[in-house]
Amino acid sequence: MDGRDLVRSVKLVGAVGAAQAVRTVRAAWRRRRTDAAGLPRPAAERARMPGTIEEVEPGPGGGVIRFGRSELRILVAVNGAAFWAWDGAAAEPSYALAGRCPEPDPRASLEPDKEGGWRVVAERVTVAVSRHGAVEIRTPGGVTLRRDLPPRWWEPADGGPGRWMVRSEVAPEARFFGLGGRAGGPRLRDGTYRLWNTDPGHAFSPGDDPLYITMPVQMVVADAGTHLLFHDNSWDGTVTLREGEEGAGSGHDRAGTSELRMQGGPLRCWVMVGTPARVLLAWASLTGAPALPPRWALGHQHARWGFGSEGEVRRIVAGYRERGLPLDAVHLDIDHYDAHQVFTVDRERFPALPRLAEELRRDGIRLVSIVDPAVRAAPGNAVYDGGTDLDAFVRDASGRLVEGVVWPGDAVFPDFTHARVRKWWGGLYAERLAQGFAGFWHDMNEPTSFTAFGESTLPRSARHCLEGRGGDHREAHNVYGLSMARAAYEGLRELSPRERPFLFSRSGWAGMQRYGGTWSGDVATGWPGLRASLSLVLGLGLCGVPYSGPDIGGFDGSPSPELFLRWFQLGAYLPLFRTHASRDAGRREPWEFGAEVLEHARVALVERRRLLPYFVTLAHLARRTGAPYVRPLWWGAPEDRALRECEDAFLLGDCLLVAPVLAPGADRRAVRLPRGRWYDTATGQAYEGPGQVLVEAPLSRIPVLARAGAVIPVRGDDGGPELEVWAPAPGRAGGGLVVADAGDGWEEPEIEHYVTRWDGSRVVVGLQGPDGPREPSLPVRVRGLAGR
Ligand code: NBV
Repeated sequence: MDGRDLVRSVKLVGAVGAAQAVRTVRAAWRRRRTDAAGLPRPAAERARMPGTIEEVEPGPGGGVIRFGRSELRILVAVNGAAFWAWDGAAAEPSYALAGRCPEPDPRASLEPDKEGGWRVVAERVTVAVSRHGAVEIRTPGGVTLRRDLPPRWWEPADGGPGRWMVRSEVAPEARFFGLGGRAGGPRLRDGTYRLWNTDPGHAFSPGDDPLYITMPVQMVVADAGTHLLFHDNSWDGTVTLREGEEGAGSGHDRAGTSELRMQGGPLRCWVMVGTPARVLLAWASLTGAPALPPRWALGHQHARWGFGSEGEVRRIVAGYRERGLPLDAVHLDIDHYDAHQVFTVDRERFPALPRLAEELRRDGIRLVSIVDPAVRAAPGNAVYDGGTDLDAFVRDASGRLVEGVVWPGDAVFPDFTHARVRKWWGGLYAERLAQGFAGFWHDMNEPTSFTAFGESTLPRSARHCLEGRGGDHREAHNVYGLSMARAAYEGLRELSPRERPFLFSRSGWAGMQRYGGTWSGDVATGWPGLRASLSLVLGLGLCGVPYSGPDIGGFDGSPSPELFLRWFQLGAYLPLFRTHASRDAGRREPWEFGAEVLEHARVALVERRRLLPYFVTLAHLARRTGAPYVRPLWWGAPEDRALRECEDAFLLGDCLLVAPVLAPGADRRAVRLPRGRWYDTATGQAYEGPGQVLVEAPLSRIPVLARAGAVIPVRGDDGGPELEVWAPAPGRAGGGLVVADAGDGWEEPEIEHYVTRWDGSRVVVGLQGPDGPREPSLPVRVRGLAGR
């Protein structure tokens, strides 16, 4: 226990009370003892590298290259993704893959390269392997996007899993993105990023790393192309990134580097090459289509830790209603549980939840429940008893239950890496549905266990089923939240087959989008926290998780009215649009910040509701293509270096560019524009990109620009759907996609493709069909005609 631990203990006593603090001291010692007995002792290590090529064996989609001290398997799959693995590792089993490993591409074959190397040439990528085991990823045009130097392993002399390292080089001008949810991005600057899902234990700012969701997923954007690299390995590790430098014609360019060090597990990876859109399409085909939220989950949601009673929930809802503010969901936090126990209700303060839920639903408002994984370890607690009968809880190496400490006190943790446990846990959501909840918010699933010192999670030696293979927490930790999400998602599909499950989870891993989304977690109230909010949403989108959003206003403290408003205005354009805060924080209702903020927040709420059909379209497109709703400005032009540097604005789908205000005191801001004409949607003023322009950003709104030619589905004044069309640039055409659905359920709506062009001095809009464009059946409103 060091000084920092002492500070943490003192804070804990303040935050959780003395009895709980004593528990955390006990739990910390317990954890230390468990690991001392259960983890392999550090042994002398032997270092190894592959050696040189000895033989090759062609196989479907590639083949196997045998080196003196290792072997490398390469496979290019039909979806264009390339897989390679050392030391006999296979693509399966994998927590990331959505199903089986995709079929090999029969057209890809292994052939000799110059200088004793070999390569697999496929339609979209070439994987070239040198005589010593360096692996190069090249574009179809032959440009190298990434070069992995031969890997190194360090293995315990007495056997057992070893750690390893790979160092890679990328182009000098390349930029790194991804690695899960990172507060300091979206562009990942030089530094070391840990791959270990972590509850920072306090409200975080851009400097806090790692956070709740880490993923060995890198999106690398360079002049010659974009690639997404995924190391399918859930162990603890680090990625050290260093951007390269161009020598300004001196010939002394320095490559960018990425150095991955993993503490164990297989060295196997997938790479996808192409445009950002193509790369994420391949990623979604590999790891699963993003779950489609029900329409109400694309509206405004209001939460708070500490509503404390049904009366307070009604008061908040009435506050929205009386002021005519749209509201689609209210979230209940752990304070509605009975003594903080998951799947229970405090009946004194929430005596008739199903009735409350029913009343709210009649007004179009859904109830969402928090769900924590930790189960109070007390006989008589039905979830504990049920789990005990099933042997559902994580045990240590000697077979004892692993006990940690979370909100309900001493607690045990379901082993979600066991199919039987997932099935049982998924069934428990029946209780939540019976209470009237329509959506679920998974928290504390890194998993977090409070501790006076050491890591606030389970012991590393804790045993997990890992789908029957058996292993310990070093391997299971990062997939704990993912597996919990799977349990809930599959349970809800069975319990409520006609509805789309709505689930968002604080922790997760590659592939979590199959089950739902996520949110920022406890982002610190302050302007840096506002910036971190956007970084998280953008970065997660590039890792294939398109649905997320921050705690608007920040989790702790009290934002100034201006900060709250700017956060609210940003949130209105993010997939999860939710106000939330801690029990000790100031209020987050839009009317708590004075009349002016209320009026501007109302504008944001009304605009979000107007854009709902567009959000529904983006949700469908995300599911079908893997493209996130919220995209970096370089999405359509990754070769534009200036866009690559731009982190303070984003594209919402293909049509809109949103430029939030991220600093105090602004009434205008610089906006970098991609190529083409863009209209300020508030003033109608047209700007020409590429380039940077200064746009008005009064307190009443943030700049939102529409792409010339865009066709945006919106809610008309009568509540029905309507098309908002932005005039194409002179002589140009435009268009847009529209996907309408019933709001819930599984029907597959058609994707409507609208086109727009000039006809003399008129803008005409057509719906593409087999026999050419026809009249759209929806009302059309053309904008951007001023100045003509
Ligand atoms: O359940 C209480 C909070 C919740 O409001 C928040 O959104 C989570 O990120 N939860 C964390 C646990 C307490 C954190 C101090």
